[in-house]
Amino acid sequence: PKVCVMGLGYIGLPTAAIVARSGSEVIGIDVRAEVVETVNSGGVHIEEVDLDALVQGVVARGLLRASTEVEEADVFLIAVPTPFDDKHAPDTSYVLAAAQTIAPVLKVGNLIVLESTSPVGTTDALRDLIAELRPDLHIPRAGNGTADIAIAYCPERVLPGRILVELIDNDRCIGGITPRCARKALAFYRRFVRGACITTSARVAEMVKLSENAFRDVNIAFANELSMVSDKLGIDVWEVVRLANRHPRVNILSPGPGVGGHCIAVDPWFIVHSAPEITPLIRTAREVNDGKIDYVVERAGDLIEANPEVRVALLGLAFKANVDDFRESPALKVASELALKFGNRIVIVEPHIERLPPVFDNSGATLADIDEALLECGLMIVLVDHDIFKSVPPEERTGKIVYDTRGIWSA
Ligand code: SAJ
Repeated sequence: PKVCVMGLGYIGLPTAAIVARSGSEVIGIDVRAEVVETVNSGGVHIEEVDLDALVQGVVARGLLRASTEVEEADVFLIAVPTPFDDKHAPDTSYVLAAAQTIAPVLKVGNLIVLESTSPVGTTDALRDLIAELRPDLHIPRAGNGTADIAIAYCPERVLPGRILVELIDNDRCIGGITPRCARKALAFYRRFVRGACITTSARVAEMVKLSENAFRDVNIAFANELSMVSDKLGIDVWEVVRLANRHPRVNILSPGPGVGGHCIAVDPWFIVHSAPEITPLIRTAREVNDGKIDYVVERAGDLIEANPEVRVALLGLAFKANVDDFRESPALKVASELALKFGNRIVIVEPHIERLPPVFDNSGATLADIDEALLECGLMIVLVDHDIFKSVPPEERTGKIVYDTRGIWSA
């Protein structure tokens, strides 16, 4: 089939490339002309393991091309952002805008799959919008009858840094507006997914996705709370976690400087927003994880003030290890606040960038590599567990004051 992927971001572009490699003709649509140009020249605008070679290959073979203009296809995959506003209310306007864009080119027999993380009911809303814009097409809301257009929800579940592997190997949960829609989507995913593909309703699939990320957020909040209690009691939380996890039914996640990324720090709010009165746990987990950022800023600030004679290395700005993605990054938030306060005492190490992001302009903070930082700085604050930081042996840290929010240098 010819496949049209709406949105060439962290999910859309890798998906488009994988589908193209499976032999389908793929056209990727993005509103950003520069992204379209990059992809058409065989390049990528995001860093993801092996993505550049894959995109280059499928573009060269004529299987993938990009455009700002939508065109007729057999399958439409929607992978656009679903952010939240300042009141934590989900914003599905990009999803609905994508539906609006494809409505005029839809033909009988088409399949539309929404992959963007979305609040429960979004796929139904998408269906209603298409039905309204195309009254000539028969798109039942439920039942076992035939439909001119099949509509399904199939959330992406891939982990940045492992996207190309997980796109193929992860199980997929495919929710149809009707069971027939789900089966049609299943047949499509089977073409490139090796994991199990399990069908359900669109609403269940939407909730499954939100539950997965809320599960992780709640469990990280638990670890972060333990870390603050352990600090207060003067014990090493990493040792506590390591030993507790020897229990056969305990698996505590890793504390850190807070939770970042565009998924886990966002999606739980979609659940809270849909039922604010009965979601104290999920809301509190979000607050604990956000609060951990302020806690780290305060603790680091106290350490910096207590050691006025030394320069301070902040290790890492990315939202997690070994990625170049800074969205919602707790490390970036901590570093920018500390840079604002302590200016030219701050040395930042982030191997994935060549110059500091604009938030550091005029702060006096400088960018250095890990070797320079080890030479210049007496206080080291670990904010991201990049492999390169893990590789620093204890003897290179002798005599330094260390605040390790990721536990990479803990014995
Ligand atoms: N983190 C901790 N401690 C941990 C694990 C993670 O502090 O033990 C932090 C990370 O440092 C990072 C944040 O949490 O700041 C999120 O990182 P992550 O690796 O847990 O997740 P993401 O955001 O990269 O990807 C998640 C994944 N969801 C789950 O694991 C349930 C991924 O499978 C989803 O596809 C993705 O969200 C998404 O797009 O929704």
